[in-house]
Amino acid sequence: MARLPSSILDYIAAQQNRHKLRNMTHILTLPIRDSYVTETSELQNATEEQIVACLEKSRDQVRSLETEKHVNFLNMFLSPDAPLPDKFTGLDASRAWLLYWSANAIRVLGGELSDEQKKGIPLTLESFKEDGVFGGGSGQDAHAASTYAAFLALADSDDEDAWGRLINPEEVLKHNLKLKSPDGGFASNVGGETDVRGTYCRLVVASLTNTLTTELTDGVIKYIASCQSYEGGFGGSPGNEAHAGYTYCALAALAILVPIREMDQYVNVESCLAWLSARQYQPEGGFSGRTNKLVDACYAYWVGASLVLINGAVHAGPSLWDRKQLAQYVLNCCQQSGGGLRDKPGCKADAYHTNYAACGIAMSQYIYFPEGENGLYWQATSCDGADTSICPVNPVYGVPLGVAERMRLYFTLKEENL
Ligand code: FPP
Ligand code: K
Ligand code: ZN
Repeated sequence: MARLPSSILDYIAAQQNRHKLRNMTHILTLPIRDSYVTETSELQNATEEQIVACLEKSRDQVRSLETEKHVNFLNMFLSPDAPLPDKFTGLDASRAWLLYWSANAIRVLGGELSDEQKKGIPLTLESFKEDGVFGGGSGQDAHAASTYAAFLALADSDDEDAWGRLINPEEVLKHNLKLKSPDGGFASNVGGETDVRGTYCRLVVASLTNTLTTELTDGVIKYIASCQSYEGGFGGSPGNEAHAGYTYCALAALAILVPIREMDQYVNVESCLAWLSARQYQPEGGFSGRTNKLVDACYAYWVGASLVLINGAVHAGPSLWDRKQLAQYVLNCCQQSGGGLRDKPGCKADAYHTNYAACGIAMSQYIYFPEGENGLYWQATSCDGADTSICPVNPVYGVPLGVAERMRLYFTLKEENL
């Protein structure tokens, strides 16, 4: 192995001394400082300071999850008779998302959905149906992302009757095929952009409805592979900047298509792992979504689940990231006192960050093992001292283990009985 020049070793030692974080077992990205000041470097410094101040308050402790408060916060988004305040009008095209984020986060955090909430999910989604799939709200065009969110919210509702009533696998397949583009990608909507989010969202609903036909999947692996950037992570489409959100979509989509242990035959797993490792920052402990950007609690899932998938592929062991430091970032710095989880100190909690921070914690509190020939089935064992009130989450679907599997089984059996 090449030796690092002593100037860099001195630099690293100085940085470690600075934050008294010498006993590191993982290589975390150290802030690289030069004398050239930019808006980005100033923002990084200010964020780091704020987070260090927050971490110092709890010393070496990891705060526990304030589940009840978070569930109360999430209940607000699932209450049909108490409409959301005016400031939420901007989320009118994300109503399917709101249902998924809130219902899912409640379950992942170990809470329970009330019968009324479970019934409300299909009832609301019924009015979002469009062209065999779902729009973001009632009267809106069908979209890959809202369809994905609607399916997962329906899976979380456990309401099999509603699955049969609202989902017709043939129509789902027909819609997906209509949106497929010649390069192997999928458009998000009619006339919309083609990117790897579309690929992931469409493969998820296809796998849930057992409609992963060869016509649908032909050329898709090649499209996914073409999104990997020189950095190792994946961009939204070929030639774009590597970003953790798209990297997750690419790896999870690939895991639907190929045996998890064979992933390295299609994409560069090694460079992807190196890029994912560099997402964990020192001293913050959290993950960032891309090079030179700030840590954010939602990446506990986008990066965490990507690392779980990569670990399924290469079996590198449980230490691909520093779980304790990640937990300290998310739990000590991102729990809002009134409930909900947030991007970072100074931000307001929202349903999106609450869900993905919770799912990220679930990635970090368990070790996951792929089961069976493809990447759809997983087993989990809890890490030492883990908070097991939080559910293990399927790293391909982002719902508690067993939830997506049950919907997939439902449609498989239904087809066999036809
Ligand atoms: C950058 O925002 C964010 C993106 C470019 C999109 C990221 C994609 C996802 C989170 C995945 C979506 C997944 C599905 C299933 C649809 P930013 O510039 O505000 O954040 P950053 O500074 O952290 O990059
Ligand atoms: K962000
Ligand atoms: Zn975020």
